[in-house]
Amino acid sequence: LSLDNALHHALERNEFLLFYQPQIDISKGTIVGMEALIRWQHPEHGLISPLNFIPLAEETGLIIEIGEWVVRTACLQNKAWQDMGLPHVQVSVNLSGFQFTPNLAPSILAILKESRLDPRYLELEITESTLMQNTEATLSTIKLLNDAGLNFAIDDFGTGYSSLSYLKRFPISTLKIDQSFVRDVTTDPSDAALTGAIIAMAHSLNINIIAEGVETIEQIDFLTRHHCNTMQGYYFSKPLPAEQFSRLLAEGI
Ligand code: G
Ligand code: G
Ligand code: MN
Ligand code: NA
Repeated sequence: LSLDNALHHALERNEFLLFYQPQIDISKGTIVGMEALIRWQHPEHGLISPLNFIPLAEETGLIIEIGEWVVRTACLQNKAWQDMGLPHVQVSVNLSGFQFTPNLAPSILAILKESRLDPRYLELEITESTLMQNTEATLSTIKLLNDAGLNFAIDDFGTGYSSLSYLKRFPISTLKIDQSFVRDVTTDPSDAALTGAIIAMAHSLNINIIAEGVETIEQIDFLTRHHCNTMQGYYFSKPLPAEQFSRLLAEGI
């Protein structure tokens, strides 16, 4: 499967699309956010997962253009839904560490201006490894964007090699508890202890917490008892094409 050459043409051929997965506030029963997740609609191979082309995009440098397309599409879509009178919610976009160039902040600020989306409705998801590489430049980029009103979330929290000290150095709004902890949270005492500790730490640092990969009512019970009220996972909805997601946003969960 030679995707390398095809990936070069995928943008101009308009073959990428975004799916959206809701983030739920369980105490209110409402959608409070959505994560944008890229897919590649390949003419012969069908719908391709980002797992199969993001690494290639990173190797070839195409991640810069693809990443800008993702931010632009997510901002324009969110603004369009707001203008239609749908509930105003934050859209979260995944950033690769390779996107942290000196041009990242100016490019995102230009897209926000162009789309006229209020910056507080855009959240950027980064991983612990992104924070650990090249920290001074990364720190100034994050500070600049945070000063402009954007929020930052740490994705897959707890799975990376990193020092917790970045939680005081960087303006982080949200920690996303990785699915690998949530999966066995009701059966594995270590996962239960780690999840409880992450939630407690986030609360005491005044950082929002969101649990990923929530699939069962037992997981919801555990998380609720530990005061984690924001959740994302197949229990509520898998990632959906834009059209379907807008119906969910209109009708509620
Ligand atoms: O549903 P899912 O198969 O979309 O996601 C698989 C992986 O791809 C996840 O780790 C997710 O963070 C990543 N991913 C999804 N969309 C994007 C994107 O737009 N940019 C980057 N860098 N990663 C993404
Ligand atoms: O790395 P990141 O957290 O961005 O990746 C999110 C990934 O998790 C996507 O591939 C998304 O489709 C997937 N996902 C979302 N909800 C669930 C879930 O409840 N169970 C599982 N197994 N995967 C999920
Ligand atoms: Mn993510
Ligand atoms: Na994650």
